[in-house]
Amino acid sequence: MRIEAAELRLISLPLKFRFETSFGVQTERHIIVLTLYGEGLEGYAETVMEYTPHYREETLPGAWALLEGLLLPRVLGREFANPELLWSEIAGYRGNRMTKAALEMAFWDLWCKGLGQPLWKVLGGVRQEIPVGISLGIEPSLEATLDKVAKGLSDGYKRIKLKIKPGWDVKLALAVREAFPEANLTVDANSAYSLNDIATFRALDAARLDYIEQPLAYDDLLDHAKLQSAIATSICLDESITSPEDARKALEIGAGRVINLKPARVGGILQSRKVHDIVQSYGLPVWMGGMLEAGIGRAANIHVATLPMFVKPGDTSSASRYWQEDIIEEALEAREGMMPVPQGPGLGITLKRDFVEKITEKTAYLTA
Ligand code: OSB
Ligand code: MG
Repeated sequence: MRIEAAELRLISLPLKFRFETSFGVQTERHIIVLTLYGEGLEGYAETVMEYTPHYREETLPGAWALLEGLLLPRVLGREFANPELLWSEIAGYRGNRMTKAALEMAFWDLWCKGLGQPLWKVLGGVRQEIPVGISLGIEPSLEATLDKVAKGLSDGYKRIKLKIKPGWDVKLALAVREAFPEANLTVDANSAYSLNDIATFRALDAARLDYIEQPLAYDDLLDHAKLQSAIATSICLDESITSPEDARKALEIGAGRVINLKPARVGGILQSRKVHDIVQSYGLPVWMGGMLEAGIGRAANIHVATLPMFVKPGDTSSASRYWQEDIIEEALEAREGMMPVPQGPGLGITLKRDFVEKITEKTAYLTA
C-alpha cells in the first residue's frame, strides 16, 4: 500500500461527564484525527494524549510536531507491503509510542481496506463481541458514587472500576463492596501512591477487588513487585507498560498479575499483539483499557480486544456515555455488557466529515 497524502486535524469534543482522576479533571478531549490517503482509499486514526503530560509524557503539541515534521515526511510517497514494514521504518525513533501508534493505526485501517478485510480478522481475533465495564471518575460524594455504580450495573456492565486517590480509597471501596456484594469491582490509582502506603493496600484486600490498577509510579516496576508480594489482591499495570519488553520484565519480577493493554501506550496494534502474546505465555489475562476515545480509537480498541487473552471486561463502554455526538456514523454501543465488533473493512467505520470539520481547530495537509 502506497501512502500518497496525509491530513492532520485537531478537534475538540466535550465530554458528557466530568472525569476526575488522581492526576486531574477532564471535561473535554482534544484529538488529532489523522487520515492517510492511498490507492483511492482512506485510513483513519486518532490520538490519545492531551495538552499536558499528566498520564504519560507525550503531549498533543509534541505529537502534532512529530507527525507533521518527522514521521509523515518519512513515509509519504512510499509503499509499505504490511504494517510490520511501516513499523520498522519508525521503530528506531525513541519513545513517543502514542504518536507512532496513531500513524500505525491509520495504516492498518488503510491496508485492511486494501485487503477488503476487517481488522479483527486480519489480526487473528477470536470473538464477535467483547466484554466491557465502565471506569468511574472520582465523584463528589459516596452517595453519588453508589448511584453511578448502581446505574452501571443495571446497564449490564460487567465490571465497575473506581478511581481512587489518597484519602478517597479504603472507605470508598468498602462501602461500594457492602452495597454490591457480588459485583466485579476494581480500583485505579493512576500512580498516586508509594510503598509508604502498604497499610492502605492491605486494608483494600477486604474489598475483594478483582485487581488494583497502577498503584505506584507511572514508570516503576520494582516497587510494584514489592507491593504485590505484600498484598493478596492482584496488581494490574497500566502506565508502567509501554512495550512488549516492559510486559516481559514486569511479569518476570512479579510486578503484577494482570495488564491493562492500551494499544496507543505500547506503540500501536502490532506491539499490542506482542504484549498480548507475552502475557499469554505467562498464562495471565489482559483487558482493553481506554483513554476516553472517540469513535475511531474506540473501534480500533474493540478490534484488538478480539484477541484470545482479552478475557477480563475492558473499559471500552458505549460511545453514548461519553459524547452527545460521535465523530463516526456507526453507534458503538454495548448491550448487556457486550460490545459488538465492527464488521466492515479496516476499522469498519465511516467518518462524519461535516461534524469533524465543524469541530476542527487546526489542519495540515501533506503530500509526498
Ligand atoms: O488510567 O485507565 C486510565 C482515562 C484517561 C486516562 C487514563 C485512564 C482513563 C480511564 C478511562 O480510566 C477509560 C475510558 O473510559 O476510556
Ligand atoms: Mg488506568
